[in-house]
Amino acid sequence: MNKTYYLTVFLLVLGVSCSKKEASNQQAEEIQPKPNVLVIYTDDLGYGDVAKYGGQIPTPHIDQLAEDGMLFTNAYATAATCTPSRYAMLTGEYAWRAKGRGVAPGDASALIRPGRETLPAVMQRAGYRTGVIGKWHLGLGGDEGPDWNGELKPGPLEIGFDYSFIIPATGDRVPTVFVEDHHVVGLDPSDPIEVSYRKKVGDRPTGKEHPELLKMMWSHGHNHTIVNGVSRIGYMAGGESALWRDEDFAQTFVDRASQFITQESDEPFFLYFATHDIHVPRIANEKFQGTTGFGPRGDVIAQLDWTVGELVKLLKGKGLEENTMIIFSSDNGPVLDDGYEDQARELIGSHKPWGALRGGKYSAFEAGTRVPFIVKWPASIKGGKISNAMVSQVDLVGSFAEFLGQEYNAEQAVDTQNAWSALIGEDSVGREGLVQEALFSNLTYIRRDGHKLIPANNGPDMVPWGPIIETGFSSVDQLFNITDDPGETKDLAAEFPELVKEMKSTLQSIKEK
Ligand code: NG6
Ligand code: CA
Repeated sequence: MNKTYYLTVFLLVLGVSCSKKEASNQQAEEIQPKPNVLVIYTDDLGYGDVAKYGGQIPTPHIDQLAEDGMLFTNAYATAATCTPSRYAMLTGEYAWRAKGRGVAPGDASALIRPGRETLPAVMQRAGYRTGVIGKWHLGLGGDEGPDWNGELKPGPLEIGFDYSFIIPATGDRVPTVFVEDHHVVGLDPSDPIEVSYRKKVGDRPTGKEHPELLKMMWSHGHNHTIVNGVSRIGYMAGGESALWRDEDFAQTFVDRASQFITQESDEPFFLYFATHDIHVPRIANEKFQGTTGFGPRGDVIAQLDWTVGELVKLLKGKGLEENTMIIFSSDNGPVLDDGYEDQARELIGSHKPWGALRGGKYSAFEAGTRVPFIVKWPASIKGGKISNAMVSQVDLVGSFAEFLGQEYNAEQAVDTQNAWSALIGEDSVGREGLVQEALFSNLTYIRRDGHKLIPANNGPDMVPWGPIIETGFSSVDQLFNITDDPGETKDLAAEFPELVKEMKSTLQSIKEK
């Protein structure tokens, strides 16, 4: 595949040198080598958490991406939680089309099975070497679940990644070990891992029984097995030599990315780099602890910013910056107390993680899914631009397939669209509309003209277990104009019943697709 590509490039170069001048510009464009693609996918980073988006915690390296690239104001994750957003971005299909794709427990089996169309598979077919580094949270193993002591498959390698180095679920869930390709890293076979999400296993203390052993107290949930002074969701025994230290996440992922990016290869790379930051437990490396005045949540934002800086430095050092497309975004909106007493709420000051939006993680209101989104690609995008185009992460599959001239399985990736021209700033409008998933799989529909429908449902007003976030749910239909009223303060449903009806029927037809 790659040989053919270079042969084509060679013939085109030959063609350019022999042809008339007018033709040469067009052909010069065609022979530009394929860009490397680096998707930096952050966790729970809110629309207002980046300084360029109005945040008060300094994020100079993320801001620089926007200075050198394009900042989107209307970009969306597909869901207000992690697993469904990741599922949709990687498959081009909204997660709610089937049951069982909500927030995955740490012992879930693989949600994306071999044979499924995926973003990395498209990139692989286009001649890229592909890797995933960081948080996975999409399950591992077949129907019987993950075999932590054996071969962990199917997983990323079976759906289009050539390399994988992952946190299997999240930092707050057991097992607290890294998985590289098919195996737990550093596991001693004489000390096998046992995991249960139902009952206590092994004799490690739990956060519920022994809060005095904790370096960060839990606030809701998260009171099972203690590892590295932090109690997690779920119980775990064994695997002592493989346990991670939360403080080392960022450096470990940057090191792995460095190895992956600098690997000798003729192929361009596609790296899905999914940070653990800024999800709970927020345990920054010692060098960031106490550096921001905003407590652990601020410190992991500083650490995230450092990570971005390191990745850019790496690309620069290898001469790859010019032709690498970096897409920076988040899987869902912000939350302060997500289960640990880390003073996120107490120290927030005037910083607004949700910006001017309402709601947060889990919510049907805008802050649930409208996220920071920055695209930098010096070879093709002029720096410092702002785009108001409506874009969705579900469109990466269709966009890259189109750009790279690849067919994709549109029967599987039913929701993806080609948004390439919006991504590179040539289309300032974007999607016609998008469906968003909030808590308990409640859906909203947002139209390009700014109208947003939250259909009536029976859900609670507030996220029930403690984060103090409005769900956006109501027993009556709600209609907002998020262009004029981004804070969703004025429900227009009673004023525009026809519009509500029309949007409900559009949502219904998308559901039935
Ligand atoms: C919730 C967890 C929360 C977080 C979330 C998933 C409790 C009480 N809360 O169930 O801490 O882990 O799941 O977050 O357990 S996500 O960003 O990965 O979707
Ligand atoms: Ca998340």
